[in-house]
Amino acid sequence: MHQHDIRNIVILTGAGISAESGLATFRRPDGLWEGHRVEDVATPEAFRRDPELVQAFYDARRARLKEVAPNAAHQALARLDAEWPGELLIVTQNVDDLHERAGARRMLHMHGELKSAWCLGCGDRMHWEERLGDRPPCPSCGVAGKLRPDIVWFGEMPYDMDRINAALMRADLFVSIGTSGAVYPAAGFVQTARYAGASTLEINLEPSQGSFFFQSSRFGKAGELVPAWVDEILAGIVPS
Ligand code: BV8
Repeated sequence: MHQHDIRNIVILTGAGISAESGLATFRRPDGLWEGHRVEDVATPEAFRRDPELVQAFYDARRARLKEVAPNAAHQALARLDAEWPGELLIVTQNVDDLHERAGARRMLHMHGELKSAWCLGCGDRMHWEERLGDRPPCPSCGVAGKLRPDIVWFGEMPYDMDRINAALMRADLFVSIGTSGAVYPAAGFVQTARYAGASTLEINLEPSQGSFFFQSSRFGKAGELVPAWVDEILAGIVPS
């Protein structure tokens, strides 16, 4: 595809883009997150069974955000967002705030955010930076102990799927960065993009589970490969 054909870009990011900022990824060698399988603490059942454990798991991750900063990959995507004249949508699976702290605007969190709380009393969602483990009152309805992390758990419907699918169907280029391709529906986006005729590029430390579906792959650290790719695409060079 020639560069002038690329107008609309969709970028999917995963935990790998935040690894160099010091945030742990999910599929680590031991497969455990602080001793837990993610599938065991990131589910509505786990929250019903042991709310204190689940709240502590997210309180620790929310507090960690104060200690980390965006890396060169986040900054490069923010630069692309500021300078790309066509359509752009950064769909992140991450619940950290590093994309927005780097300055990205045209983005969404399909799996929710650590810095958002959801009141099961009144249904309101609100910006939240502190702990939820000590069952604080909801700022909207005043009821205590009804706030949960505004995070999409396994078995729950990801956010903004209509907007994501509309962007994928219009995409000329789909780029997946730092994700293992282990979790659906995000792992299926590359197939939707290809169906819509987009070029597809994977940037990851190692081949993802969906590597087969990508026309191009670049293996290495996001902090190095993403700035290089952004320079290319802004200079009119097509991925290969
Ligand atoms: C839904 C928030 C239905 C939580 C997350 C059987 C078959 C197929 C599917 C299913 C199945 N059984 C169940 C399902 C569905 C399930 C699913 O896919 N399960 C998997 C385990 C099989 N999916 C769901 O439940 C989803 N919901 O399907 O709803 C529905 C339909 C209608 C109505 C109602 C409901 C919801 C899934 C969302 C779960 N929440 N996150 C939290 O963060 O605590 S998922 C979580 O893991 C992440 O958000 C991310 O999406 C996912 C995978 O993580 P990655 O981001 O890819 O990170 P990972 O560690 O895996 O990989 C990192 C990669 O980076 C690695 O490849 C590594 O090599 C690379 N890397 C590392 N360092 C670097 C690097 N790359 C570059 N540079 C580096 N420096």
